[in-house]
Amino acid sequence: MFGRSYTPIGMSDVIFLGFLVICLVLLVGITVTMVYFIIRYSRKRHPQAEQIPGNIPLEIIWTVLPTVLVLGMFYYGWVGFKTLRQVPGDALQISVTGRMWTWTFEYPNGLKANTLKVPVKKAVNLNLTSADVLHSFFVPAFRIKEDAVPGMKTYLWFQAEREGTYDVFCSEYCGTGHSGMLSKIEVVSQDVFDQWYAGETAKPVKAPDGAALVVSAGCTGCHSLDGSRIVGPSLKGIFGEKTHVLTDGVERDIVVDEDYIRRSLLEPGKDVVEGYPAIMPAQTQLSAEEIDAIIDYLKTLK
Ligand SMILES: [Cu+2]
Repeated sequence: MFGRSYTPIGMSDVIFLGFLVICLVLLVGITVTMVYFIIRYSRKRHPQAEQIPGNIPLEIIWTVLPTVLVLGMFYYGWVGFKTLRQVPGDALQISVTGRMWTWTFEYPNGLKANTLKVPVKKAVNLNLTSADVLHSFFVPAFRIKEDAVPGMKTYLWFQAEREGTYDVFCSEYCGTGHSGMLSKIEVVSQDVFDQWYAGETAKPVKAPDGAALVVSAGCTGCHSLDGSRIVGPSLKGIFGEKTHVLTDGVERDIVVDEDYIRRSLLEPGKDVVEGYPAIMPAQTQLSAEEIDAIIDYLKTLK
């Protein structure tokens, strides 16, 4: 299920390991000295304290050394931060929307996808937002992570140096399907990318495909297609069937028809099937045609 994650040692790893070593040396050094002093200068062994008026060389060392050390650490942190925040002007701009529980990528030509295909050795800027709750876009192999926040625009850029497939995670707990909010970045050669991009762009706009939509919109994260119970009720054979729902806390029987499915997608909290938690997010990103396609697909799921 996971792609090959190629993770070479990069600058950020060197800096991280450097900081770790510095912190370890300080932790061990300070702790050992402290314990030694506690024992060596306890009142039992050392009843009479000496008065030391000062020690200029020592005071200079313990002021200058830590100052140089932390300023050095700040410098490397700042350089890394600046690189992360300064997007090259010629970067490929991609819009990324997080929603429970999928990532959607949109290319400059309007092409949408659930995995991100990009050319190798090309700067890519991701413009992040969220359609519902807080998510976080995380590519461990690239050492990059940024929050996707509803009503806010954030960004994140990278340049992949090698072709391959890299995992994308959501690293902000965002509900039941959080751990399944996975995607991939496929890094291909510029030629392969150009061909694919031109090909996808030239494709005639086809009618929305309900079977593909229930997967890409994230439905199958909670609703099985084979009758098994996961988070929500299975979608198998529901069309035309009677079901027991809670409407504003009042039980009632309804028949699953086109209106009910449409309502369940747009206002999932209205009529909640009894025995299931009312946690489904509204699928307001779906167009009317897409909802019709999903309804048509559910009719076939006998
Ligand atoms: Cu998430």
